[in-house]
Amino acid sequence: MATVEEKAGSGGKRVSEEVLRRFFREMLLIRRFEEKVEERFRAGELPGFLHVAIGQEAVATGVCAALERDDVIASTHRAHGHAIAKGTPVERIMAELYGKVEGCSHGYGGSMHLYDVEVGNLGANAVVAGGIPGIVGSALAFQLRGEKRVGVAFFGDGATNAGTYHESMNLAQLWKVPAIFVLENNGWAESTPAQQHLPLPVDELGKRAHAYGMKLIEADGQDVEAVYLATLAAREHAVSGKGPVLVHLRTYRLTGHYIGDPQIYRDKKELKKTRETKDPIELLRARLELSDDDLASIDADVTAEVEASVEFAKAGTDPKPEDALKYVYA
Ligand SMILES: Cc1ncc(C[n+]2csc(CCOP(=O)(O)OP(=O)(O)O)c2C)c(N)n1
Ligand SMILES: [Mg+2]
Repeated sequence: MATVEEKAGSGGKRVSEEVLRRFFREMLLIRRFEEKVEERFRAGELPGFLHVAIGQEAVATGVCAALERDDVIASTHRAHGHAIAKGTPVERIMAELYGKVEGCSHGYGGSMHLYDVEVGNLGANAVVAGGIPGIVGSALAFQLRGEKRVGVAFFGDGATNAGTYHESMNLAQLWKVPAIFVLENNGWAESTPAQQHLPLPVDELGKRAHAYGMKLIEADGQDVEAVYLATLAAREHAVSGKGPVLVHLRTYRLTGHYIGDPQIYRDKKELKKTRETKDPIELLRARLELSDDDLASIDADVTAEVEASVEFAKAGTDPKPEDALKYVYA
């Protein structure tokens, strides 16, 4: 977990420059990883259907940095960044996307079923809002065992219209379980803009916490420091027995819903402007005043890590057809 310092004179908190640089490296690693995934998918090397979260890296990094290793997360269909930030090595994620035994789900899952229980990742999920109830269950287990751990569910604005979301929020608050609901609000559900699927303004989606009497913490999802501090506060609240928290993070999806999405439903000028003003990596780069040399050196480092992950994945082992039913419990 990163360290926080008191900001002189303000009583507020801020993160040290050293920690912010660590966050920057991880966010750039996630970005380069997903760009590589797009490239290899378009080259026909990766099976399945893939979603990247380019533009949303500050959410994954900021949230997971505020967690302890034995806290658990449940991810979504946009899962690569969450998996990297929770601690799975990129080579094991890339191997999974290539369907190899060395992958974090032994090649059985792919992009929407990335699991790594050892680092507390209870899995990505192709079912929108599908990971949320399991997190309430995990948090209930921690509460019953008296463990200082939290369960964290990532989900999007579209997921807040699903029945399981509302049932989970209700029970979590009723039982005051140590759960954190991370609303990664990018304002889109596939090609449907928020104003066509939400009965309230997109920026006010956090109000849904009030319906359950749940604590709400909001932060700018493009500001990794704000995300980190919001999650730290949420974790503190949840583990001290005060109940769950909805962490509402407004963020921006800077690419298509899925790889190959032509985005004909999106205004091109607005998308260009969003890319120019809301890129969390560019925003942090400016804040850290990174020189071109500094940036090039971090970039070379993470790019080499991503390239090595592709080599690792390509050299991996294909699963045996006779093992297809291994790990099937039902
Ligand atoms: C239960 C269910 N309904 C519909 C879908 C199809 N679907 C996949 S992603 C998506 C949009 C989800 O939007 P949001 O929760 O905001 O996540 P985002 O894609 O913006 O990250 C939908 C409707 C699905 N996978 N599961
Ligand atoms: Mg969305």
